Amino acid sequence: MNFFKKNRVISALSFFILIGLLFVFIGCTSDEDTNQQFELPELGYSYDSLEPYIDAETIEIHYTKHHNNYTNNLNIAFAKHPEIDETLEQLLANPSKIPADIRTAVLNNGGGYYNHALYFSLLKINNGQTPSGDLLLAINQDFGSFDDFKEEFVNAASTQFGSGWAWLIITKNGLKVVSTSNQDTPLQQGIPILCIDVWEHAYYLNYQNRRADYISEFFNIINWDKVAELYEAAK
Ligand code: MN3
Repeated sequence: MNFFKKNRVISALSFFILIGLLFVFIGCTSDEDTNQQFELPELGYSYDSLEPYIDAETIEIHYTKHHNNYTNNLNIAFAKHPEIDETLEQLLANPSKIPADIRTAVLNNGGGYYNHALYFSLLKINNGQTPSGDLLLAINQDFGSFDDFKEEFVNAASTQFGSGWAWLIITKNGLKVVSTSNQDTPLQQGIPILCIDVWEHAYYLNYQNRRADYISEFFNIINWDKVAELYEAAK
């Protein structure tokens, strides 16, 4: 091998070693990049589009301040544990899998993020629409009738002491109405397909202390097509 050929082989070898090192480097940094980032989901409608049932200012503050804060705080918690590869839903359904030092933060802010994402995605003026199709059949079977379901849901929402949520969830034994406190999700009990936020920030500007009125008007802004979609996807 003459001098120039040898040099060329060395250059080629160095080149491949460099490429190899580059891949190792990318591999290491991309591990850090698996850090999950949550984004405030698009609202999909204007702040005033639920009036007169929920006023524009309430929706704007609820979405851009409350939901946004939960999102930011969830990202701060997750940034401490880039090794997490479970989804948020999996962690909320199984809190023992959440690293202990961020467990409370994830339950509060991850719950807040998850609950509000569902809540805002289900709101649309429905002009008196009620469930139909398979969802209605399931409601009739598990509650007796739509009115019986409604009574149970309204009751769960009204009797939730302090801040929290009422839910319609799918369990192994069919549809069920439950309530949770603060930002707890019902994911340990089943898959939620409908929820109402009964924290005062969800209704106070419009309804002040009249939670019962907010709950009853809420039935004008449930997007039952969306609930039916979630039901079909999860049943
Ligand atoms: Mn809220």
